[in-house]
Amino acid sequence: MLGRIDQLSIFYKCFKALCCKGPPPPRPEYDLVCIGLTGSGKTSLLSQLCSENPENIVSTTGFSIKAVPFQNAVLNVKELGGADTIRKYWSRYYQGSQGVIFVLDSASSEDDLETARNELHSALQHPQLCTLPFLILANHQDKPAARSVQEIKKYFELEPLARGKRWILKPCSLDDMEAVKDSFTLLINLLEERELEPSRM
Ligand SMILES: Nc1nc2c(ncn2[C@@H]2O[C@H](COP(=O)(O)OP(=O)(O)O)[C@@H](O)[C@H]2O)c(=O)[nH]1
Ligand SMILES: [Mg+2]
Repeated sequence: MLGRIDQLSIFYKCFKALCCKGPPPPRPEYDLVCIGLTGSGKTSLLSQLCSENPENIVSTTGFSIKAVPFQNAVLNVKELGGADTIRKYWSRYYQGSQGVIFVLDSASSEDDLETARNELHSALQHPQLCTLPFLILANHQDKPAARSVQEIKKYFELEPLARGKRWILKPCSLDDMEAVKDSFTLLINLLEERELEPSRM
């Protein structure tokens, strides 16, 4: 026969196990900067990831910040406006970033593609970004004029330029958000690796 104290103790343990699991551990948060020319699709992709109404998207003047939730992490993404007049100020907003998202329009004109290449090269070489993981999204792949990811890799000279750095180049479009989410998962893996091994880079 169990004594009264034992009974209470068992009851308390069962109650605690069933009801008092406590809140789940907080998801890690990472601060990222998102750059790319105007019209490349930065706001659209980030809004879709936040399940926002696509009809509310307006052109980004200056910058905007979104907390983008994923299963294992929350990404605080600072999108910098991509207009000619704003790009020269991008570097003022790099401080504190832990990773970079670069979005490009794979179907853009030759001139715009060259501008995007120059901007990506500057970012890859910038002292505040050069050691960070990069996710490069070759967006607008649904358009017939889109260059393939292999063409973009070659044109952007990523192999020689980004050698030794951690970067992911993925094709994507607004109509395949599952692929976009998979690309972000790869970026989160790189961010986690970096956190575990701070001396690796
Ligand atoms: N067809 C197509 N249109 C896109 C894609 N991504 C963005 N857009 C469109 O491109 C325009 C500019 O997008 P926005 O997100 O404002 O670009 P941002 O200036 O980089 O923020 C909008 O009309 C979007 O609907 C895509 O993958 N495919
Ligand atoms: Mg925008």
